[in-house]
Amino acid sequence: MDQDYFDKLAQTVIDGDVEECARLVQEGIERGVNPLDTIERGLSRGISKVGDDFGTGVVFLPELIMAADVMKAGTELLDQQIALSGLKRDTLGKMVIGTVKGDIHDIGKSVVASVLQANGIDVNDIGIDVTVEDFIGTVKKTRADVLGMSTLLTLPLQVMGEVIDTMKDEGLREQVKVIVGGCPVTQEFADEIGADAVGFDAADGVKKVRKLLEHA
Ligand code: B12
Repeated sequence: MDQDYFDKLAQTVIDGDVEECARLVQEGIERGVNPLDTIERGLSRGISKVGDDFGTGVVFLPELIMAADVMKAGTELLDQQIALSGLKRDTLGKMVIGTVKGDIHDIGKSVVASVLQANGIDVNDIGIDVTVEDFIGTVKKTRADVLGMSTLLTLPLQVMGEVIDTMKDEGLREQVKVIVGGCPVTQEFADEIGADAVGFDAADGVKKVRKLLEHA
């Protein structure tokens, strides 16, 4: 597919045009476009533009919500494709993933969860606005090898540190690797709170989680 296709996809998110987005995503599926390219080169560029315009006050919350709905509809259509690509893989390890308390952004976290699942990780996605207690409880209950935490907001970043501290207090930290991600999360921040890795996108997340599991 040429750049024009990905540009048109990005534009559907900017325009809040869910029908055209679904039509183009379907066309890409039929033509065998890699679902991750559809997300990263098309849909994500559109939502980033709307996010930047929201940040500078050019667009307002209703437009941001409309764009997010289109992005979500597009990624959900691709979820099935991503899952199909991983059907015959063996399970490499168990992971719990969620967006931390105070944050309801779920698109990026869900994309990462689907791509990890398709790459042989048994992923338990526990959603958004997840408390420290829920992260710890689910990690214990499922005997997860890896915990993934996401946030796109600055304030809830501290929750990631609280989860890691609680894991230490409960004697869990040695058994469970931790990977963090989301746009405000840097390598420096990950080091500061004592996470094992930071993932900058879904493909990077897969690479890093696989590496963590090798050392688990
Ligand atoms: C869509 C969106 C929304 C949607 C969310 C819909 C949904 N169902 O998720 C809606 C409209 C609801 C929304 C609400 C708000 N939003 Co908003 N939103 C965005 C926007 C435009 C895009 C986010 C997105 O989906 N990106 C696409 C995905 C694919 O990318 P991603 O999330 O970054 O994820 C990738 C990587 O980061 C990484 N990753 C992410 N998590 C993890 C985890 C792991 C383990 C790994 C390995 C990797 C990984 O991999 C992903 C795939 O590549 C961003 C701007 C931006 N450029 O990010 C603002 C943005 C994040 N929002 C912002 C704000 C301020 C808000 C609100 C507070 C607005 C308000 N006044 O109410 C509320 C939040 C309320 C709350 N308590 O959570 C600010 C945050 C500023 C800050 N630093 O705190 C941003 C940056 C916009 C801006 N420029 O001001 N938002």
